[in-house]
Amino acid sequence: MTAPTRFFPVSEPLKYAGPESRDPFSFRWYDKDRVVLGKRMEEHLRFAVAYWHSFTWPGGDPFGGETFLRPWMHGSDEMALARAKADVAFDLFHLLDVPFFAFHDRDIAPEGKSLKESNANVRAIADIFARKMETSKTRLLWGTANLFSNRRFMSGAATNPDPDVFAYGAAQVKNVLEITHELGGENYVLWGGREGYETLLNTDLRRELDQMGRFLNLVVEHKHKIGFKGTILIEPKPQEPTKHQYDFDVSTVYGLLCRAGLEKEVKLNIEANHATLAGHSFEHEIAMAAALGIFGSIDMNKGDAQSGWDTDQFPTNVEDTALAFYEILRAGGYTTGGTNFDAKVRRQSIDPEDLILAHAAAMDVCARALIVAADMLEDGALQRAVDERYAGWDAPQNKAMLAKDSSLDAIAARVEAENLDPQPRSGRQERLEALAVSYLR
Ligand code: XLS
Ligand code: NI
Ligand code: NI
Repeated sequence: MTAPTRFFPVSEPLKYAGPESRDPFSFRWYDKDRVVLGKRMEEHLRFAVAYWHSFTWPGGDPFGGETFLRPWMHGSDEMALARAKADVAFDLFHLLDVPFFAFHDRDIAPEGKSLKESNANVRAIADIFARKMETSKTRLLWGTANLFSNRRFMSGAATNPDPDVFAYGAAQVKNVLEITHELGGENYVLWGGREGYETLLNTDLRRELDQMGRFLNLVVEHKHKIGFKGTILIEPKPQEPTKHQYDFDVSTVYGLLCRAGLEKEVKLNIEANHATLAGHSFEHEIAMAAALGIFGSIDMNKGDAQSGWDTDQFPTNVEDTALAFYEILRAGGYTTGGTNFDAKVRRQSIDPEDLILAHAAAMDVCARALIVAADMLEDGALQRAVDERYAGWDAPQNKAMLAKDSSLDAIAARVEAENLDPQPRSGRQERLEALAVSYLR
């Protein structure tokens, strides 16, 4: 162990020590310079630390409040506390040697008495980030606006029945989008928050969908106006906070984007725990986004198999994570996206070092999963099985059915003329599942 920083018990970044290492302050699998499929692991994985869970969440649950007692959350000068928080955040980024971080405006600075004052607070801390980023390697993966915590957003932001709330949310997004741009952010995220409804008895669905579509267009128009080259990302989530969320899952968001004419402008940030809450697997959501041409980035975490809510735990399962990374690799990997740990330590994990070790262990799970996924891809046996299953579609008469000039008449005539009598073939699921786990290490 090296000397402590102001909060953490060590001061030197964790290093790769190999799978046999028993030093908890080391990486066992994350070897950032190791080349996998022609690219350094660090560039493949593009890890980010999320400001909110690690530095802003006090450790409360519905039955009890704060457990963490973080020093930067106690005191009267809120801006001084926000600056202290930024110092600790950049210490953690340094110790983990991560290339990225992500934040909401409300994570980094206190809310003021007016939007003007709140925006100024956010800008003041962003200026501190900018100075820190001159010497830190850590860059901004994405910024986002918190349009869900304050009570003014209890009925949504863009989809609020009160137009003043729509305006307030739009003004808040403008500020964070501009700050994200100035900090060199690679993406800007819109998580729906409370964009949904509780009961139809007080809700005009068509109005709310129209409002949301226009809000998204306003954001995209402003992106182009200020010359932000990053990607606008939407993060689907099925429930929590509202019972019916308009951004339920990847397919639902694709529908919203098409309705708003934005399917070429906006991509998706897919979160593991949100996928499972929607009744999907994480890899399903990634693969669906890739198939629709809207895969952008991921929020890495895992849910609890027995609880039906968003527990945002650090990933521990190599097999699940490998299947997710296999889909990411098949999609060609990230462009502006990355692996953001939208994960929090459990409320009993109150030691400063828990924050370091939780992230390090999760980075190792992802690194190991990446190696497994790369093996799956390189070996190609899984892909060959899929290709073989669809090989019939390469025949000219079958391709022709999908062409613009095909018709039910022509297809039906051919079925009769050739006396087609299709025989089912095995889907070979268990064989393929066994093959998939054979790559695990
Ligand atoms: C909440 C979301 C949120 C987004 C950013 O469930 O995951 O944390 O990632 O607003
Ligand atoms: Ni998230
Ligand atoms: Ni979540």
